[in-house]
Amino acid sequence: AMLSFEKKYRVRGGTLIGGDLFDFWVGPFYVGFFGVTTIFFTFLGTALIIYGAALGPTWNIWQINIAPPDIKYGLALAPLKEGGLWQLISICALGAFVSWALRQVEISRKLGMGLHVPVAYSVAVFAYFTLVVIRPVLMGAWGHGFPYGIFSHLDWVSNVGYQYLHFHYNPAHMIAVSFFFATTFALSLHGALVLSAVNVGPDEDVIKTSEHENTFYRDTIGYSIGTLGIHRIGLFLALSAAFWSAVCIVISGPFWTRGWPEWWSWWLNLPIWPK
Ligand code: UQ2
Repeated sequence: AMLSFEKKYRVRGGTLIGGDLFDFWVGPFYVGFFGVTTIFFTFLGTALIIYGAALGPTWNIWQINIAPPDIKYGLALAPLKEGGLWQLISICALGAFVSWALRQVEISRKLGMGLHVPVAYSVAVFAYFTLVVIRPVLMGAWGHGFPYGIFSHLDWVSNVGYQYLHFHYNPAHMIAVSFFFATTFALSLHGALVLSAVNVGPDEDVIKTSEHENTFYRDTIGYSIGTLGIHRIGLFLALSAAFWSAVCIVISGPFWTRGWPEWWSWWLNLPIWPK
């Protein structure tokens, strides 16, 4: 399962912990200390989810739900069957996510690459961390975390949204949504441009270059951001979407407890309006 050129990239070192101990591959996969911890947390977390499902009223995949503790438990550990499972599963999830990020760091170091991939991935982990740790801690109860279940987490999002009357009036939510749209827009421009440049018939050679790509955008909108630039702006847009998502939920409750439409009264309250 190894391509001819892969062998020379299977280099020793770059590990953050454990030296050479786990510095090997299993089939195509790099193991490493954090490969082991990823496997550990993933299996334990999954087993706890299955145990939680076995306790519950249903095996219907859509309806299985593992709920956080009641608000009355505050920031304490809850009994296993009253949210304690949710707490352990959250620890396993974070253990697995952080292990995965550090495994990405080790692989990047081995290859002498930048840390852009682990940094990008960490922003998604940060959004999850904001949802299940930072905001519940700021609000004083693990019960403010979201439940683990397909429909139940959708219900949670809907309920929390309505708690603030109309969540789309949340300015950070507006910024996050705009970044999500801009991300898909930029990636569709990029994907379409690259495919159009390499779209040759069978047995024909690709003769178009990045100069053709630049020229297409200079001809259409008078500006080309460049082949490196499009990837930089794509990364920026995507990370911004995740970042502002985290901001929009962490300010809802800890910073603003009323309806989001009312937040905009700052505008009508400016002292610039005629009497
Ligand atoms: C570009 C370029 C690419 C691209 C794309 C553009 C040759 C292969 C898609 C065009 C992108 C622009 C003008 C920026 C879009 C910005 C936002 C916020 C959507 O110029 O260089 O390289 O793929």
